[in-house]
Amino acid sequence: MEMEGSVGLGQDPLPPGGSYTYEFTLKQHGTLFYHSHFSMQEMMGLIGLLIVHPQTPYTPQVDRDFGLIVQEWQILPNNTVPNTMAMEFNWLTFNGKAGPATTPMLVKQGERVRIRLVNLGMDHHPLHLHGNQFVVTGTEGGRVPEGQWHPQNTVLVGVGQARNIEFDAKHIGDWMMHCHMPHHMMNQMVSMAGPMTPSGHAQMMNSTTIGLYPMDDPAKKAIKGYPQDMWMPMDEMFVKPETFGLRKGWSGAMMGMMTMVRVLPPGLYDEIQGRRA
Ligand SMILES: [Cu+2]
Repeated sequence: MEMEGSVGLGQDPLPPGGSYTYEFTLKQHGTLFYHSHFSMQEMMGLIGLLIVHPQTPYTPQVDRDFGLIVQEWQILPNNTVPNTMAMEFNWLTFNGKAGPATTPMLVKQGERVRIRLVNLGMDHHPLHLHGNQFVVTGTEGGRVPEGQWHPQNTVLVGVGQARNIEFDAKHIGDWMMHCHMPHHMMNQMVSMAGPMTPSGHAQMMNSTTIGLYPMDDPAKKAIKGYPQDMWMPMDEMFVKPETFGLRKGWSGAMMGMMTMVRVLPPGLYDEIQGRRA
């Protein structure tokens, strides 16, 4: 009980700068996670994965094993600290990064892949993978029996839940993985932006970023939906081995809670791994 971490119930709180060593015997295995038990600290992002592998590996064994924590934040213009009391979130992240800054997951065609998805935020997220069907093989409570696996390409990961998905990477491609909630596929949304405010700060801010919608072109100001659906390719800002060989302008398609699984032919896979070394 004193290792369970509920302050007041099982143990005393830790003072600033204090420490406590947790020690316990593992009786279970699966996709577990640890986190602060104070809401504000949780909303500031104090959470991590605790992966416990079984003594006998699960079958079928996987070649790749990835972990993603989904989180949301409200970071309004000119702020660097998230507002932890807010209920409307404008930054949605995988492992603390929003697309196109998320790092693509690299897979060789034919490999079996596991992705562990964990959600400890304020919203439920229907996480969707393009290009390959998967089965849900585990939850926060452990392994799901094989007889209950069924094909899916979207899985709802509720608050406080973990979902392990697995698939055979049959189809070559750069396959987006994203939350399917439309607003979670955007970023930087603030209520003063959009067609309701045909001129002003928000438009200026976006138009100067890349010059897609210049202030001096009245016709372009009238684009419906602007600037919610933005197209802002900035490939050169995200050059890293994992983005090598992506189609030109790829970063324009990536924002919000978006990342990708790159199922690569062996030659390109080896080339990219060589660049990572
Ligand atoms: Cu979502």
